[in-house]
Amino acid sequence: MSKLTIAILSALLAHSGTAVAASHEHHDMSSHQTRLSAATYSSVGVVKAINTQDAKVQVAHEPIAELGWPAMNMWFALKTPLPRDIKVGDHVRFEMMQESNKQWVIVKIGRK
Ligand SMILES: [Cu+2]
Repeated sequence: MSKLTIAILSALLAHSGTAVAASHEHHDMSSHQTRLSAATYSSVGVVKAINTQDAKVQVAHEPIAELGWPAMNMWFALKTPLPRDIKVGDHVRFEMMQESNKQWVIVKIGRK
């Protein structure tokens, strides 16, 4: 296996590992769902791409220890309007959360 393959696999595992942890609480989904969707995580990164039409942004985020995620490029749906002064290449600080459909969304973002 190449180093790149390993890097991609570990990135995928880091994300699916989070999903496993969440579904581990299947015994009482209704109460856990609310708590899970309320959790927000802060991170910093660099804006790699902006899709205004679909309200999405790609961020190269730093490792997120709380989630066991390595640094990676990742697309997020924007749940808050992207400030007009933010462009590709900018360093940003943001808050994200996981929606009940497992999609990660940005709920707050600003220049770092
Ligand atoms: Cu990520």
